[in-house]
Amino acid sequence: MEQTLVLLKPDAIERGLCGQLIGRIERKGFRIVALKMMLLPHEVALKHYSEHREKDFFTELVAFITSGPLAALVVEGDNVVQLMRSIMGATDPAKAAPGTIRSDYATSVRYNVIHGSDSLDSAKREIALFFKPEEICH
Ligand code: D4T
Repeated sequence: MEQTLVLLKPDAIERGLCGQLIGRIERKGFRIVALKMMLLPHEVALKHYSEHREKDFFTELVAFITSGPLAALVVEGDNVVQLMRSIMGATDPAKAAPGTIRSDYATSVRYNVIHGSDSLDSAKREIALFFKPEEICH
């Protein structure tokens, strides 16, 4: 059984979308095995987005993800890494397929409401960044 890290980003929390987004993950059939609200420490944000550190949007991305509370989840299921990416839709909501989370809720590439790990290796690295092993249910 795979696990992935999902973040409901500060825009989603600010807009009161937490319940709807978690509902969509649960209706898909996935199991939430860890969940917490947090204000992401700046140094964790730098690590989480380290692959983007050379990009021109990096500073604003880190500023946004640390701008308010987010919800971090570990989501479990068969093929969950790829399937979460499919139900989230493309990074740019203008390009996200109708019916995906970002098509339905996101307002821009930056304010795109949700993050999901993009590979099994990223999922392992990101889960370890956000959760201690004892915080994850088995
Ligand atoms: P995350 O990592 O948030 O799930 O997004 P994606 O995996 O779908 O997209 P990404 O890694 O290419 O981008 C990471 C993050 O940066 C924001 N972003 C992206 C931004 O603010 N401006 C930009 O021009 C781009 C390309 C959105 C997601």
